[in-house]
Amino acid sequence: MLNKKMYAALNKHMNVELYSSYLYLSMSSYANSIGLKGTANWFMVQYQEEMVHFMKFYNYINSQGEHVELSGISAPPSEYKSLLDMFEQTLKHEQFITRCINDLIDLALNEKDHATHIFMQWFITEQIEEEDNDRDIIGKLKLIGDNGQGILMLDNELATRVFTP
Ligand code: OFO
Repeated sequence: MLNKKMYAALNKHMNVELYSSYLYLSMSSYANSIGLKGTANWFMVQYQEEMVHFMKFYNYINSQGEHVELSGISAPPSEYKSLLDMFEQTLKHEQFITRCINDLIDLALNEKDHATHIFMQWFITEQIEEEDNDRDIIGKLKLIGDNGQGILMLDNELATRVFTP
């Protein structure tokens, strides 16, 4: 059973995860439009992962005998300055998500909600991985700079990412 505060916080964050999926879907399409199909694939996989995150919250709320309240999703940006800009925005967004996850865990502890505390553990390791992936790509992009061949090589690498549910 979720108390009112915990329910509201989980429901709010579930909607934020949906925004994350929307953001990466937009980035995937943008990458495709500038001919970077590997990058488009990377963001499409990211979109699919965010839908998994969203569904984890959705299912958890249902499993606690509540029902979700879906909110409107804000429009993500549809234009980006560069590949580096997209990945920097991605890292910034993931750092925001990490702070949200930490706040949810703090609330679960304060409310003595052990079930939610356990449920949230998976997201801690997931966020470490998400931020690490983004930092890795940003590092490579900084080394590559404007080198077209380097960008194409990285794009080929990003094409190999597969969705593993
Ligand atoms: Fe769901 O972790 Fe990214 O946003």
